[in-house]
Amino acid sequence: MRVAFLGLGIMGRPMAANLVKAGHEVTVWNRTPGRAVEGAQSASSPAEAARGAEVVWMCVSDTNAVESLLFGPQGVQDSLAQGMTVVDSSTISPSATRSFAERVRGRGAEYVDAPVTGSKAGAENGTLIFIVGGDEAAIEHLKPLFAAMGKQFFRMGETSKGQAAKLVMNLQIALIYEGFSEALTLATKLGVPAETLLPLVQASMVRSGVVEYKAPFVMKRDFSPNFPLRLMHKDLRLALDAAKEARVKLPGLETVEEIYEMATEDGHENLDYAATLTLLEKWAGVEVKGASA
Ligand code: NA7
Repeated sequence: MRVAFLGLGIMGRPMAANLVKAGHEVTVWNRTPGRAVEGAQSASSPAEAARGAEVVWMCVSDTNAVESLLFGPQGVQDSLAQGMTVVDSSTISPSATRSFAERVRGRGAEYVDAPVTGSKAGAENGTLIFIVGGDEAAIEHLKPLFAAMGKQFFRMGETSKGQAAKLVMNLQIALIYEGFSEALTLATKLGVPAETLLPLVQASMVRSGVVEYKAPFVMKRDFSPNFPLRLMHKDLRLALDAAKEARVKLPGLETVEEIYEMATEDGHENLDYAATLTLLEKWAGVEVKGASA
């Protein structure tokens, strides 16, 4: 398929590379020039990348970034055509998604929200899980592209339900990781080292995919960004906004969002969200150590 891929960050670049690998005809664009994908054409604007494409796939930071790709100067809207599908793999506001979709459909194109879970490793290995909202026929048409970049897709309902489900997934990831970090901090303070505690966690019902993925990084104290703290923070704020709109009170989420706020004040926003642990360590006056740290 002819695909325009917009946004070559931690997630977008390997996703575009996997589309090329699967034999699709890919044109890429990134706001900051100089980022290329081997085997793909490079375009000088979103409109140029999208011209003549069957599918326009976006993966950028936040709601404002998606709005500017679509409707800003030389945006995708200048090239929208009947039969084209616009797909958004960024994690953004569900209500903004509904309004973007309406404007895109007004020009005859389809709109599918398809945020992902699976982090940097999933993007690189082509094992992402897509969390999808939109028209069933439009989603069916995208199957070969989902297969090139991921291992599964789940349709959550109509447009914006993918974004809604993604927010509640990240809410869970952040709260599970917070529980894990608080446990490691208290265990260290009470004299149970992390490497002694971990096999117990993994053997019991406390084990989780989040802990399995994050524990090796924590043990090495490698807080380089797989999923940057600033982006998880954005998702927690989006979840809080959605909860407010829906008149739902979520005290755990409120507290964890404050921790992300403080971690940002401490200058950790570009580290992985796993670095929220360092705040707990600072407050407790301990450092969680692995054998190899
Ligand atoms: P990164 O690695 O921070 O990459 C963000 C990308 O978004 C990068 O290509 C940025 O371009 C682009 N960006 C940011 N703001 C804009 C605006 N205003 N206009 C156009 N492009 C923009 O994020 P990830 O790849 O980890 O994550 C992407 C999404 O997936 C995000 O929603 C996550 O929550 C999930 P730059 O190179 O800075 O010019």
